[in-house]
Order: sequence, then structure tokens, then C-alpha cells
Amino acid sequence: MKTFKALLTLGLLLTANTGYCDIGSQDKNVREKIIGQETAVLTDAPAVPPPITRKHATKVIVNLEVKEVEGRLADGVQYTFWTFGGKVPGKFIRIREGDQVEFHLNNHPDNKMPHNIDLHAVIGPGGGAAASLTAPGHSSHFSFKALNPGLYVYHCATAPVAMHVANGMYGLILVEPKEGLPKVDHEYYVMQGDFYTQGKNGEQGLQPFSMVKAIDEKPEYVVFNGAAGSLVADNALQAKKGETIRLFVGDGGPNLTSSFHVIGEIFDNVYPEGNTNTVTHNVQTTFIPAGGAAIVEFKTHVPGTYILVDHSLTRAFNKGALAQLKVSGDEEKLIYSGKITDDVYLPEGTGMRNAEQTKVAQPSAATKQERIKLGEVVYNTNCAACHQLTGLGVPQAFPPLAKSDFLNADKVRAIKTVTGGLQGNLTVNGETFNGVMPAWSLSDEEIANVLTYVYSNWGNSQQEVTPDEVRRHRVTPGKNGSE
Ligand code: HEC
Ligand SMILES: [Cu+2]
Repeated sequence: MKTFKALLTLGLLLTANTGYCDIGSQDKNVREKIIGQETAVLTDAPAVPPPITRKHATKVIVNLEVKEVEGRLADGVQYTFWTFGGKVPGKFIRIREGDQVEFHLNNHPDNKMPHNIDLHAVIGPGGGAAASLTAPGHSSHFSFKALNPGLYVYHCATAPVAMHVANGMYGLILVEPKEGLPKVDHEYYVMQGDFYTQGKNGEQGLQPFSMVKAIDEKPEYVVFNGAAGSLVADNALQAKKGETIRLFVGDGGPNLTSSFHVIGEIFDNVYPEGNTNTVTHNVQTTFIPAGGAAIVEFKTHVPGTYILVDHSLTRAFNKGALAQLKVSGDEEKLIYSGKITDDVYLPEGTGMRNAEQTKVAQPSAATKQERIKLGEVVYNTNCAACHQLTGLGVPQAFPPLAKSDFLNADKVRAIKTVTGGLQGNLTVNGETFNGVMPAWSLSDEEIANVLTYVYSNWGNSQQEVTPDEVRRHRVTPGKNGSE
């Protein structure tokens, strides 16, 4: 009670000083009447939904679909992204302060993992995470009231959280202040993220996630909008001389902070940390924490190509955190006399792409040793998220594969478990589990490889599983009646 009074006094003091009372306006937002209903317009980066012009709070329905998709991370480098809406970063969500949001999280049936969402714009435990945990082929919904205006990050918070975020599960939600934001000519959505591949930067082929590099905070790629070069050349941001630009910039991390800078521009306005109540001016580089955001605004005066970077520069020029803004129009010699060409920084930026070629595919294994090696890749890509790289699992959630009595007792049952999925009560090494193991649509070869890898490690029985055995014992997903 005392602290509450103190906070109230602080709130009043702040009102007196800045004309703005955070706590009071939150209370007003709690009480604000909800009039009508609409479905949110969601956009893929770099597009931003149109400004909100309504003068009242409404009920906004948000439908967001989680999709696990393979896509381009850099030239010749593919990655299995986990996404909110099919792309990295996730769909941009724009609502108004005071709105009541009915949030639907849909986990596509082709996905392999459970997912959820933690929106930093939500006040409530987990920011919606516990209320939104959703298995593949399911849809959850929860609702929240947007009490604080600002630009907020949202992300998946399913264990292992850092892995879900590292795979691209983040995006931005703008809670537009009641009075709206000043009008500008262009609004764009840019979000930085760090990626941890098993292969070195530039190594070709489909690259599995590396938990080891993620824990060491040593990304192979640091990029804007989900891929190196996502916003260059034909995909560069566009403007004309004399236009005003607003960038909604987020940092999904999972680990690195961004020193966000546009080479050749000065930010006329920055709303630091995404806080729409405070504007600072004449900023060169603004700091964006992991899991944070900022809004920057500037007017273009001189035509040419401007480079957006994380000013921790090896990230920009060696790991991919580089984008372009192309400003068209007549030269402006008075402000800038030099000749401006398009490709000043590109030769350096493209240097990151040449590296030796390694092929990540699954040929058929000639020996057990080869099978184990191939199985490790399948395991790290598909199984480690739950059963962990150590095979030890997660207490009360994912059973261990290391020294598992369930696994070692019956090879055929293991094949049925992986091909058909498994749910319901299960006892492994005396511990009870009651979770859902998804069914895997992997080839006979891949399942033979992954099970042989599992059997050959962590104190297990050393059995080999052959593709022929998988073919003979595989079951239809969901039809695993063995347990
Ligand atoms: C989304 C999390 C998840 C992923 C990914 C996953 N599993 Fe499982 N797995 C589970 C859960 C949960 C159970 C226990 C199911 C139950 O309670 O009935 C389980 C059970 C098992 C079991 C039987 C229990 C034991 O510990 O021996 C085996 C074997 C197994 N999984 C192998 C695999 C393999 C191989 C892969 C990769 C192809 C894999 N799992 C991927 C969640 C997962
Ligand atoms: Cu997730």
C-alpha cells in the first residue's frame, strides 16, 4: 500500500513535470470503452500496416499462424526458420492504446514443434506465453488489453526459448498512442537477428542450428529481416528526396544488441526503446537491446544509397547486418557535393559469401559409422530441441534418450514411436512423462540413421537400425497403438 502511494506520488510529480502521467493513463486505458470489432491487418517486413485513424478503442482480432519453413539465410545457404506468419521477422501487428485484443495463435499441422507467444505489450504473467502454448495442428486464444503505448517485441517462449528465438520466432507489435504518430511519407519495418549455423559463414547447403554457438553467443550470421541481403538491390527500401521516413526497428536477438546506424543520415527523431512518449533529436547511432525496439525518423535531403548497419561493423560487413535505402531525385550539391554511386559498400558486403562448398544431404550410409554420422545431423535438426543435445531430455517435459530403458528394451517400438508419434502416460527410467511426441515424416534412411545415432551414444545399447527395418515397422502418424 505504501509503495503504491509512493508510486502514485511519483506519477503525479511526473505529470507536473512532463504533462504525462503513465500510471493515470494506464488506468484510463483499463476503463476505456470498447466500441465495435475489427480484424487486424498484418504485414510482412518491410511493410507496415496503415496508421490507425479511429478515435476510440475497439476489439481487435489477431490471427497469427506459426509455420516452420525452409528458406534462404544467405546465398546458397538454407535454413529451417520457425516463423510467425511464414517470414522472419514475424508479421507486424498494429493496434491502438486501449484496444482489447483477441489473440489467436494457430500452429500449422505440418509443424513439428509446440510454440507459444510472449508479447512485450501484454501485462500478465509470461506476456501470454502460458496461455498460448499450442501443439502442431492446434489453435489457442487469449485476450489482453493494451495499456501502454509503444513499440514492442513479441517472440516465442517455448523451451528451449533461445532456440525458438534463434530460429526466427520474433516480430514487432506497435501499440499506437491515442493521438497517433506524426504523419510521414514512408514507414518501414526492419528487425535484426543473430543466427547460429553448424557450418561456418558461407558454408553452402541446408544448415542445422548450433546450440553450442548460440550458448557461446558466436553467431555465423547477423542479419536484418531474416537473411543476408534481404533489403539490398531490387529489395532496398525506397524513398524520394525530401520525403520523411519512419523506421520501426526491432532486435529479436536472441543474444546480440544492435548499434543501429544509417550511414550518411542523422536521425532527426528517435523514440528510444520504442517509447512513444519521449523523443530525442539529432542522433547518429541508437542502441537497440535484444528483445527491444526503437523508432527512428529522418528526412531525406540528398539522393543516393544509404546503408543501414549494426555499427558493430564486422556484423555488417562480414556477417550480413547490412541493408540499403535508395533515395531518388536530383542531386543536391549544396548539401552534399560528392558523386554518389550505388555500390560503394557492396563489394565488401558480398565478400562474406565465398566459402568452400559442403553438401548437407542424406545419401545412403555404407557403414554403421557413416549411419551414426548422418544420424547426428538428423538428431540435431529434429530431436535436440526437446531431448537436448546431451540426450538427457528435460525433467517433467521431455524424456531422456540417454540410457533410456524404454528405448533400449525394444527397437521396433522405437521405430513406431518416431514414425507414428507418441502421447499419453509413459515411464522412462522410473520417471513419468505425459507429453506429445510428434510423428516424424522422415525417410526410412533418416529414421534408421537417427535411431542408430541415438543407440550408439550416451550409454545406450549400440544396436543398429536399418532402413529396411524402418520400412517394415513404420506406422502411420497418430496410429501408434504400441503403447
Ligand atoms: C517437440 C518435442 C519432441 C521432439 C522434437 C522429439 N521428441 Fe521424442 N518425445 C517427446 C515427448 C514429449 C515424449 C514422451 C511422450 C509421452 O509422454 O508419451 C517423447 C518420447 C520419445 C521416445 C520414447 C521415450 C524415451 O525416452 O525413450 C523416443 C525413443 C523418442 N522420443 C525419440 C525421438 C527422436 C528420435 C526424435 C527426433 C526424430 C524426437 N524424439 C523428437 C518429445 C519430442
Ligand atoms: Cu516456438
